[in-house]
Amino acid sequence: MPGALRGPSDYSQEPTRHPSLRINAKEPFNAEPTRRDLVASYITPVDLFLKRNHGPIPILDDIDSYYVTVDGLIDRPAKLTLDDIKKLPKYNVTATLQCAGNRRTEMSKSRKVRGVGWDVCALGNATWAGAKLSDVLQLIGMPYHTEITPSGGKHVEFTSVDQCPEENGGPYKASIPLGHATNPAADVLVAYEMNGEVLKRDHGYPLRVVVPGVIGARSVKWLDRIDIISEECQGFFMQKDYKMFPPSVDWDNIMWSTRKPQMDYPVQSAICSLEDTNAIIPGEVTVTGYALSGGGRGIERVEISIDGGKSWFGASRYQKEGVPYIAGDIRSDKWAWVLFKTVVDVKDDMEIVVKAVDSSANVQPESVETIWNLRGILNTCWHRVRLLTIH
Ligand code: MTE
Ligand code: MO
Repeated sequence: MPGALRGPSDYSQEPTRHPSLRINAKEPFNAEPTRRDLVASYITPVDLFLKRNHGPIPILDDIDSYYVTVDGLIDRPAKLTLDDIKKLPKYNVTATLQCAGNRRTEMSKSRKVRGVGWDVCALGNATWAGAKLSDVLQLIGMPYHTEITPSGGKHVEFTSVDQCPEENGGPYKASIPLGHATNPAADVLVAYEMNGEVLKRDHGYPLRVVVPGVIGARSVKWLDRIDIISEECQGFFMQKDYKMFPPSVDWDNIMWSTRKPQMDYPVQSAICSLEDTNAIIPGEVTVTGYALSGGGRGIERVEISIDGGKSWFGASRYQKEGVPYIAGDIRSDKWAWVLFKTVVDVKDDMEIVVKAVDSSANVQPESVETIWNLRGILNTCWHRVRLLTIH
């Protein structure tokens, strides 16, 4: 008898997807929107939102018999139904979910990396709604700001039901530190809505975790279990993937245990109104794109260069179409991206470069070589596009 939520072993029951998505891998389904679609709206429409999967999409047979098991190093294990979660205070959090593999294709051009290739659109900005994880854990007797439980629990592990080849057919899982999970200000959600609609199957229906400011890999979809554990999750995607190694480490000398699983993402930006190479009629060219930073660090400024990075000028930013960015209001873009815009007068062949600075004054690195890593994660080097003029 299959459970209420189950992970199929093949791809015969996948949901339908928007035809304009750029498919990077079919099975499992991995796709991103086009650049122009991505920055056409501040809130990314669900059907155009990045789809990043490691196995077939789970199926919910019966919502009434679905529950999340909360267990591990706690006194009061519980089974929580969707209604139990919905009875908790509901929060709306606008947060950008970015895959650590965003811009991997570009990194691979410098030196080959392993992994699904992504252009610059492996991210999306959504308004997620659900209960705060800190409230869910309070429901089972765990106070806010718990770093360690009396029985030694220090991490919160989320487990799904999808069958992932990397886990030898086991489910996708990840963990975050208990102190992060029980901090109400971290806004970690057990979400049931995305952009005001019930979560779609592709994005984790009926419940997913959303960890704002952290690489997408920790926002586990199709939630089956929440376990309080003493060591961080030992799953493949925590221990053998999504770790940032230095450029000197390659597949012949890698020691996975020497690095921590990646959590926050660094400051990032990309131009989306242009492709990497463009044929352009001379004149004014509008340049738009996105900028974001992890860990709740908002974007301080976005800068453009048309002389290869010797001099820079600021691009204007907007949180919403037509709504100006309020200088100094870092809360408004705490978890969400900013979209930026500028106009460049193009006379001849040229290159346009963008880089962003976050509220901690972190800046994107100039070259991809300095941050190259064998799995091709966290490519945040200055983004460059080339314009070739047609005279
Ligand atoms: N959760 C499960 N159960 N299975 C997965 O394959 N992929 C992770 C994360 N959560 C994944 C998952 C990764 S790597 C990313 S980037 C995000 O989900 C993508 O979320 P999205 O498909 O809703 O955009
Ligand atoms: Mo990801």
